[in-house]
Amino acid sequence: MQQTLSIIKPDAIEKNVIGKILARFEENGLKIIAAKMLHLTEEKAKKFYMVHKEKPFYMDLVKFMTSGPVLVLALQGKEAVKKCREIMGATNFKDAKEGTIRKDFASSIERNAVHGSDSLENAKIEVSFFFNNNEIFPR
Ligand code: IDP
Ligand code: MG
Repeated sequence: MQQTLSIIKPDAIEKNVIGKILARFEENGLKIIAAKMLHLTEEKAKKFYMVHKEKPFYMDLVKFMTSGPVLVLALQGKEAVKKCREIMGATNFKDAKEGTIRKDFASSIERNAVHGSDSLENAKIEVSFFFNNNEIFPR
């Protein structure tokens, strides 16, 4: 069993598709073991995306991620890190497979509806970035 972090981004919250996205995770065998809605501060968004600080899209990404509330999730399941990424689809929704979240709900390479941790190591770091142990309910 693995745990991974996902974030429903401000564009998807604005589109009112939180429930549809949660259902994709559940229907594909992942359990929601932690969830909270919050509005990222600039400081927290910058820190979360620090790996991208040299990328040309970094400041735009921070602006987008702080433009409205997000729903932060911890997901649990077999191969949860990989499975979550499969359910999400490619970063660029134009490359995303049919039936993936990004194919159905993204509107640009930036406004791509969801975040998912990219490795088990980062999943651990990212889950603890947002959740205390007493806010996570493995089962
Ligand atoms: P990922 O979310 O699929 O792991 P990353 O490369 O880690 O993709 O990029 C983080 C986020 O930055 C993406 O989800 C997307 O919102 C944004 N992003 C990535 N590449 C670009 C780009 O070329 N232009 C604008 N935004 C981008
Ligand atoms: Mg990434």
